[in-house]
Amino acid sequence: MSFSTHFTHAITRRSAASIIKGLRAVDTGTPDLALIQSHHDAYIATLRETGATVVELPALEAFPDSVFVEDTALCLPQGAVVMRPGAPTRLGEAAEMAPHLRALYTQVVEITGTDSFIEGGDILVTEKEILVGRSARTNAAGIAELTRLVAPWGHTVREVHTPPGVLHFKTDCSLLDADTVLSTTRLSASGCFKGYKLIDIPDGEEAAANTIRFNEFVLMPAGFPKTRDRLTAAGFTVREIGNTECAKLDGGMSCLSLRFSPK
Ligand code: CIR
Repeated sequence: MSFSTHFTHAITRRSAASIIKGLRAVDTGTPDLALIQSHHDAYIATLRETGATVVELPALEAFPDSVFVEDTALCLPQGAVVMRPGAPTRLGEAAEMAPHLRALYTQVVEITGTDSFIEGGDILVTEKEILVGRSARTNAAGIAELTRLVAPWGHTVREVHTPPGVLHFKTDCSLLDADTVLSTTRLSASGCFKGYKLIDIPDGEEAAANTIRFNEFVLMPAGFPKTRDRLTAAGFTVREIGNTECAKLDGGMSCLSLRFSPK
């Protein structure tokens, strides 16, 4: 079974009411708290439908963006790496996640360099390598430290680039199966997915690029019919999840969980 698409566990965190103060590139309106919760419930129910164990952590009011747990850690089969988020208001979220990872994994290591910054949203794990996008949140020192930490577990890291103006590398791409990537053309034009099978995001649906393959399903944001039809035609079982509120905060499907199968 592919460790990059099939998982026994996920960790999520309930949205804090303070999410209305969460980070965003452009203000497109205040997120509706009740709607965020109902979208989040549908997301968790879909993960559970695959038989996975889904941990739901309580809200952290001190951290408005803490529902986006993906940015706090990288979870691999051999162990977990606690990140150092590059957004100053999010740095403390990593320490809040660490004990929950220690409860499930025997090996948990941490990015510790004071100059190192790296967020999980910039990391795409495939069967053969770990791609990490340099971005406004992830720097060379963070990538170098991650490379050293995962080498003993047999993983290699390849540094790539997040397109300018795009929050995270995975804002624009997702892994669909062991060697198939869904990507915007503005990202794949860099050539970073050479050797992978590519499914292009149709023009105008760039906001649908952040999906997750989680066991038998591909979870994607609702409202992008061309992408949905393209994925279905390629043989994937798609589940559409409402994402209008998280999208106001530049968040999507991958941001809302850590997905893993601890040894
Ligand atoms: C932030 O700017 O950090 C949040 N508002 C959104 C984080 C989205 N996370 C992700 O793509 N992994």
